[in-house]
Amino acid sequence: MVEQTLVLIKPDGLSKSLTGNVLTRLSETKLEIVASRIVEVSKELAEQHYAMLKDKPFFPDLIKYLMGGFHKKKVMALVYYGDDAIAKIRKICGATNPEEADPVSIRGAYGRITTKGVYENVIHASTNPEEAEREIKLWFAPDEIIMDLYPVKTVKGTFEKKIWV
Ligand code: DAT
Ligand code: MG
Repeated sequence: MVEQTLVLIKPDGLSKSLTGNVLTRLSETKLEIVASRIVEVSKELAEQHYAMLKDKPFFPDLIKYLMGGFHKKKVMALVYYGDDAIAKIRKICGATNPEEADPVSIRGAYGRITTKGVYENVIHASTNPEEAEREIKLWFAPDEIIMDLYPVKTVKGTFEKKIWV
């Protein structure tokens, strides 16, 4: 089945200069990248992204981690598209706990658990089509993706935005 999935290279991945390594590993899937951006993650965005984990004891540190509180304040967000995109990407990412992850997976090779107990696992990938839709819509506007992955509508109005001077 043709699917799309959200990938985040988390702040530890960017700070450790692993971006190229991670993208190279993901290219083994032969999937297509249809969107990418570097994001300075706000508290709102981080909390919305991990909304289903809000009652977990590790939630505050997880939000701090995604916002770059332990590293640099940036995340690389991408959308991958193609046959079985969700499962293919999840397999290369490896298990959530980097110490249990297959050592040749991205998380197994590059992740760690800090002495404070934070899972610095380098990468996020959506787990199912419903999550992928929710997450892609959270991180990207329709114009930032090279195809209309979901229904869109055009709205008219006066919007404030920055332009080059
Ligand atoms: P995944 O990222 O594999 O989809 P998840 O959605 O269950 O896993 O959790 C989201 C993130 O939360 C995960 O990447 C790292 C963190 N996390 C999960 N379980 C944890 C735990 N027991 N202790 C610390 N961090 C945890
Ligand atoms: Mg998850």
